[in-house]
Amino acid sequence: MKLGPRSISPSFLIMQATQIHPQSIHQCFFRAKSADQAITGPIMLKIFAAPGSIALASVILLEEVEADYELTLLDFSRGEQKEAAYQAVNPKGRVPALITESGVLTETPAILLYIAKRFGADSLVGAHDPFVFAKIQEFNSYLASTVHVAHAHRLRGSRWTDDPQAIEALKKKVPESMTQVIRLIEDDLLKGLWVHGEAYTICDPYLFTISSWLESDGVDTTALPHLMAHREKMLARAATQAALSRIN
Ligand SMILES: N[C@@H](CCC(=O)N[C@@H](CS)C(=O)NCC(=O)O)C(=O)O
Repeated sequence: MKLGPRSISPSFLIMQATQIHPQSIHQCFFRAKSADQAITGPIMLKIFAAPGSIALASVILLEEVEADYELTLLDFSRGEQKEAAYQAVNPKGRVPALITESGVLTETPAILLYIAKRFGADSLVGAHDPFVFAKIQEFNSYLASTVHVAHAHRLRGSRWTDDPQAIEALKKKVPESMTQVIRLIEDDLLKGLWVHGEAYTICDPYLFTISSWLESDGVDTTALPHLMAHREKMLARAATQAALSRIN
């Protein structure tokens, strides 16, 4: 049988992944939010991240819902995301990737949704109201497809062109394009102290992570008072601090 990434078991993936940072494989038990959600038997939840990456959002949420998880940090400066061991976990060569007992999940919006639905309160995803639920997906889709992509033009221009001059041109545009996409959030999308008003949702760790890149992207954050208040509020949370201390 061909052993491709989609045909191997999660435990095999974990074996593969631990070759990146050799360490003992330990079994984790999830803390479920109620008894009827308790999962019987040992299962493993493992997240792959890198310092300064979008994976911080998922790690903050794991801390927020008090899930037990194992964190593996990849060293991008050594190209570990491109090595065969990690490609077996996530052929996209990106972080985050979350190994669950059902399989591997990638893409931040999907991972946030999974963690929240599985371990968190309904309010994290606006489950009480289909419209609020969809608005939360709308916001996170905007972060993933527009804001994160604008940011990637600074360090990852080679995804779009091989021309060194074009790569420089993409980089040069980032302060302007990031300011533009973030201004919409500052002016229109932030509905209160949290993205959706009173309730902390899966949009908040995601926005916080991207907003932590703004200064390096050349955005004038003094002109973004709502976003900076959101950043302060996020920084005051124990879960955010725990995630930051584990990742950075
Ligand atoms: N759409 C993915 C994007 C993930 C992504 O681009 N992650 C970056 C770090 S912020 C990465 O792994 N880059 C490694 C590379 O480009 O080689 C998500 O939202 O999770």
